[in-house]
Formats: sequence, structure tokens, C-alpha cells
Amino acid sequence: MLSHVILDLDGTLLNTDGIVNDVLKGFLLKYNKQWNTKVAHKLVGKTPREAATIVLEDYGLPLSVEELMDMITPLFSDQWCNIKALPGANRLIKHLSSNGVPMALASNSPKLNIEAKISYHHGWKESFSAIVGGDEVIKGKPSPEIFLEAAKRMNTEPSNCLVIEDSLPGVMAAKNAGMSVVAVPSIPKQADRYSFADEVINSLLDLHPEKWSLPPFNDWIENTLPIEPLYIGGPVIKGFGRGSKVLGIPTANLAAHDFSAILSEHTSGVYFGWAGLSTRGVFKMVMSVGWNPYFDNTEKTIEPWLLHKFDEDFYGEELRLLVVGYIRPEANFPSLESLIARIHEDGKIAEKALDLPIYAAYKNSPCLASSLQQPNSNS
Ligand code: ADP
Ligand code: RBF
Ligand code: MG
Repeated sequence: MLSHVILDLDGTLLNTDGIVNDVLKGFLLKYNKQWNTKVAHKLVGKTPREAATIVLEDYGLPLSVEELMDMITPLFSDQWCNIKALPGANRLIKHLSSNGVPMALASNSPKLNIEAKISYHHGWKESFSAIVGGDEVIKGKPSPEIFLEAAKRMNTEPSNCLVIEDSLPGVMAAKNAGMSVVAVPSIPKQADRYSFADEVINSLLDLHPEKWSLPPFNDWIENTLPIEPLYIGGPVIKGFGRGSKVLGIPTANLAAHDFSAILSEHTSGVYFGWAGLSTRGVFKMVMSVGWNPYFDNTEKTIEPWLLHKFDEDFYGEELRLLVVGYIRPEANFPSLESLIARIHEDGKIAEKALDLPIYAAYKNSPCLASSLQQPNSNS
């Protein structure tokens, strides 16, 4: 029986990666070095000193670890106010704290940094009965020390604790501590490296606390999860040409690179909502966002299937999407038939859910209407 939850911060609750990328990219440019995302991936879950050592070695900078840390630490702290909560983080913290589940935060970063980062997120600090920083133990993750200390401060046994972690060192630390651990990898397509976790999920939206004898979420409605509505729109572009041909399910692709900022804030997965086509009207829509594991694409795509029979293509036409709910993570399937069957099931779920008042209300949203005006423009 699990009764306590220990959360990692960077990459698990907070979208820190974007900030780390931006800061290091700018910094390295001064040394005429090109930032490389492969190096970025190596930094996940490391202590600040370990991360600085990796950057020094990989880029051969003429600096000592101390000098590098002194130079970049202030650049990072300037950005903390810009770090966004990951999808589902606020929901999870609110849920556990309102159900009286004791929670701790355990991070490799120094305690003062943790406190500064979470100060920008309403209600977080008060929700944790313990916060353990990397500077409060002798060895950081993958050593179990941080997690053992968190359990001790919550006056509980390690075996009562569920750890939620995005990094490999963190998942190892949790297992070394004798705890149960759900991995939420922050780097895409790495799930197979986390096989020693008790479960691997795609995002916090996919956590089902009842699997761990913790109180279930009660915000799912008929197999859908309402989200903060998200608007994206643009001309319909050519995709891989396999929607209709291979699956019998046409998807009117939008240019994913136009929405890279929005997409990096949202997890990949199957979503639904309303689709407006300027000359044709507003239709129900179900979509996949991500790498389509079955086809193992190298780039993220946005693939909306309009739940309506059209007699012709509409490439180049302006398509506006108001995404209102989440259905499931993208998955791989043992056969094309099983993928097709699952997409049809998603279609039925969306079709039905969109008649519920909480989703139906958005059908008349002005951002879907036929004038070319964008939702936030003042013209
Ligand atoms: P592509 O790979 O180029 O996106 P698809 O086989 O997925 O090709 O077909 C998508 C195209 O089919 C859309 O761009 C659109 O013009 C057309 N289309 C026709 N009916 C639909 C529908 N119900 N939903 C989405 N697109 C449709
Ligand atoms: N592709 C996957 O590989 N895995 C999925 O779980 C998946 N789910 C989808 C759900 C919906 C509602 C739609 C419309 C598509 C989905 N696809 C999925 C994407 C499908 O592979 C894609 O439309 C084709 O690759 C066409 O480019
Ligand atoms: Mg398509």
C-alpha cells in the first residue's frame, strides 16, 4: 500500500529543458560553439556540477568547472520566472494535496534554487511536507540518499513511497531506495531505456493514482479529460500521403514548425475539439499530435481528422482548431488493423464527448468563425 508521493522537479513538474537550451545556446555562441541537443539530453537529471562538467568536456571550453558555474548560474536564475509547469503538474499537485496525500519534492538542484523556482507557481510550496535539495545530501541521484531523506522527513518508510521522475538517474535512485517509481521521460522515444521503472507514462496526464492505491482523479468525463482550450490555425499542408491511402483516415495536416512553441508546451497524444474551415463550416475533430510511434516519424506532426465526409480535398485552405480535450497518449500497435480500429474508437469517443455541454460550448467560439480575424488581433 503506497501512501506518500515524492516528486522530482525539473523535467517532471517544470518544463526546465527549454530554458536550459536557450541559456546554454546563447552562452556557447560567445565561444563560437554550436549547441547540440544530444549534449542537452545528457544533462537531464544531473547535479549542476555534473552538468557543468559535461558541457566543459563536450565543448572543450577554456574554463574551469567553477568558472563556468559562476558564469551560467546567474543566467539560469534570471530565467526561473519563465519556466512553465508541465501539462498535468498543477492538476496532480492540487489533487494529491486536496486528498491529503503527503508529498515531498526531491531534486538534485540546491534547495534555494528549488524554492526560487517553485515560488512562481501558486500553491506549490504549501503542498509539500518536505523539500530535499541536492546540497542537503552527500551524493545526488542516482544515489538513493535524496529519496531516503525525503521519506524520513515525511516520517514514513521507503516502501510506502511512490516516486515520479523524468530522468534515468532519478528512476535509478528511486529503485535504489526501495521505492515504487513511475517514469515520465522528458526526452521523446526513450521509453525503452526506463524498463526498470514500475511504469513508464508519456505525461502526468496519463498517471492513474488508483493503480498505486492512491485516490483516483475524478475529472475524466466519458473517457476524455478536459484541457485548457488551445487554439491553432493555418493552411492545410501536404502530409506523408498515407492518411487516406494506408489507413483510410484522411488527416488535414498543419505545419507543426509554425507551432513549435505551443507544441513543446503540450505533450504528444490524441486530442479532440472543433475544426473550422473558412468556407465550409465548423466540424467535430479528433487529432494525433506527435511522432506517430507506429510509423516512427522523426518529426512531430499535427494530424486532425475531421469527423465529416467531404467530397473533395481542401489543401491550402485555412483550418482553425480549438482543442478542448485529451483522450490518450500516442501508442504503437501490433498491426495496422489495430491502429485503424483504435483511431475509429477515438473518433467515436470525440463524436460523443463533443455533445457534452462542457465541450459543445466551444463550437460557437469566434476564433473558429469564417472571418480571417485571428483570436488575439485587435484589427
Ligand atoms: P496528407 O498526408 O497529405 O495529409 P491524407 O491522406 O492524410 O494526406 O489526406 C488529407 C487530406 O484529405 C486533407 O488535407 C484534406 O484536404 C482531405 N480531407 C478530406 N476529408 C477529410 C477529413 N474528413 N478530415 C481531414 N482531411 C480530409
Ligand atoms: N499513429 C500512431 O502511430 N499511434 C497512435 O496512437 C495514433 N493515434 C491516432 C489517433 C487519431 C485520432 C488520428 C487521427 C491519428 C492517429 N495516428 C496514430 C496517426 C496516424 O498514424 C496518422 O494519421 C498517419 O500516420 C497519417 O499520416
Ligand atoms: Mg494527413
